[in-house]
Amino acid sequence: MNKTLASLAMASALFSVTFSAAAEVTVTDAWVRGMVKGQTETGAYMTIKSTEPTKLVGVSSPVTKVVQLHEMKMDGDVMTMRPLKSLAVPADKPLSFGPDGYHIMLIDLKKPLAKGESVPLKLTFRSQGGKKSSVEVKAEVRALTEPSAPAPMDHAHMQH
Ligand SMILES: [Cu+2]
Repeated sequence: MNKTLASLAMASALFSVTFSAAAEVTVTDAWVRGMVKGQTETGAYMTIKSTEPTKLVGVSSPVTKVVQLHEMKMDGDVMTMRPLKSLAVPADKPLSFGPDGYHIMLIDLKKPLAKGESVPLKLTFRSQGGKKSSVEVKAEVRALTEPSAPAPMDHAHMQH
């Protein structure tokens, strides 16, 4: 990486926070799955990277009071999701959320989030030493038809 690229990369790492002298958590590629009329919940996805082992212990957003951390799992041949209290983030290994894995569930939305809308999310981490810190990101709402967005799921059949 040359110098120009390196400084560009640093400038784009806007959503990072320094915990201590060494540990740093970076959240990138945050996005929210587009919604259809009548839908009251959707998923948010991102990639979390930390220089030290840490734990995601909470997520909040001004768009709704009910924000949960979820995990998708195959239970036999049925895809189910369950809420997680926390999620361990290993050191220097990007942890990617995805429609078939970890996601943040925005529940009880008063109205569907519109495509292009920017959804603020506040992620709270707790380091191994017990120190809490948070990272704020803005997740863009993508249309359901965009390739990166998965097919809509029928959450009515999933337990929350
Ligand atoms: Cu979920």
